[in-house]
Amino acid sequence: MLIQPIDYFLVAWFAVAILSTIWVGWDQFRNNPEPAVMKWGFILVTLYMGPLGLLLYVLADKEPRPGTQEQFTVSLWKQGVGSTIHCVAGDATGIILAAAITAALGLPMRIDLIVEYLAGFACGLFIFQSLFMKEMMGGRYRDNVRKTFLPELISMNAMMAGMAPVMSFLMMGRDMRAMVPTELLFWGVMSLGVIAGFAVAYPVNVWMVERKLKHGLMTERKPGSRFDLQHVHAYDQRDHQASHSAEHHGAGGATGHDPGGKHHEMTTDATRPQLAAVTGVTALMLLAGLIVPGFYVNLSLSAHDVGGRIMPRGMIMDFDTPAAAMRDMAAIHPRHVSFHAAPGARGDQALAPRIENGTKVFDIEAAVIRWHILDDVHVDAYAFNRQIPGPRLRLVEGDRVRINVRNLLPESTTVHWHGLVVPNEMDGPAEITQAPIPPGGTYVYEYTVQQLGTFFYHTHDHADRQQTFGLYGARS
Ligand SMILES: [Cu+2]
Repeated sequence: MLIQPIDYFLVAWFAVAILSTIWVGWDQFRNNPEPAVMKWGFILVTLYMGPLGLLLYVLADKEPRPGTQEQFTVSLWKQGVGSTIHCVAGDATGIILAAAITAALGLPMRIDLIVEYLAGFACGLFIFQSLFMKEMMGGRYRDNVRKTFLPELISMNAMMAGMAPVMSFLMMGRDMRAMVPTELLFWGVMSLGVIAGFAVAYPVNVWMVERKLKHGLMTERKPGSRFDLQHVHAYDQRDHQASHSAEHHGAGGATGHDPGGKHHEMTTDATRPQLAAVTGVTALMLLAGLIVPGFYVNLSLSAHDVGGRIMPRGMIMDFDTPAAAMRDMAAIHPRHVSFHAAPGARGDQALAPRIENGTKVFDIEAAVIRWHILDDVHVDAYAFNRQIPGPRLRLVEGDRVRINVRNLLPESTTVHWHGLVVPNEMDGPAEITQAPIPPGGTYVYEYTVQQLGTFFYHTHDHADRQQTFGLYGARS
């Protein structure tokens, strides 16, 4: 639901992302001579990264003119983009699916992160990398899994090193709707995380492409397909050495009978120390990305503990702030506001009772309203009868009074008649003299007034918070 400025931005962002994705998909399948795995890689990444995915596609992968793809994608930075794309497409898909599931299950954030890492790794390795390799080079699926394990590990570590802190800090930030998959903000955080993950994974992917550990962008012109160049022109093979993309991929590639398949065979020139160093450093980056946020935000909490709460500005939350404290200190959720008071509205308005058999009857409703504390400053508040302070109840000694209190708040409440001598069950303290009035419930307070004077009435259920939010009024 649209309740914060960020929500409107996210609607616009995802509208652009969906339009971009549709266009990239259309262009990929209609105009782009590359393998299907790569096409889907760009489609997914554009969905996750919106206009940035579109930008990468147009600058690095969209064939400028028919027959030029091989030349166009030669440069290393574009090959690095391609390599990162098919890493991110697989990894991010696994991470996002796992995040949605773990949030729904209510697992603690730190368990979420581990599950997300494993899911991302599995999705990347078993689907995008191995399938990609198989499509390009044929061979047995199992061998491809083995061959792509190390590149996938390096890339996934870097990707998660970027994505994990974004998720941890923003999900446990001020607006914890970010933990709830049914909120747009959750998907916004995922998108930002993927963008950060892409940025961190890109340099190691460039290195791996250069060292022939990974494929980058590739071109596939199946004979007889719309991308077959026989009818266009022979393309320049001089760049053959510079990139594996400059190869004419035969129809048999996917089945492993491609006579040209051996052209895609890669022999890396990376040395063991280089591989060990890159693997080690990306592993350390991953550990830092997973652990460091835990010094600042409480990663032992789950979406069920605090999900959806929005904290007041400036609220200090630490790595050990308990969920109960967060719930207690949370700001009023703008979604619960049911009434906007006019700027000039005033509280403490005398409420006329109706008389039933000699009893003064008052109807009081507690609800969430938006209240102006200055003409140009409003706050979300709890109020009796849509005003703060609540309505003035005029009573004199000997009055028989009945007050119907209806609770329209998102939490339970009661009313305590401060300083009045009343029957015990009419006194108001929640869980002491009465069961608190549940949301949607009503409680009838009835007593005979025994004292003259000016008194106040107020909530006596979580009074520290509810009274501060505006649940009080005067009796005179
Ligand atoms: Cu009191």
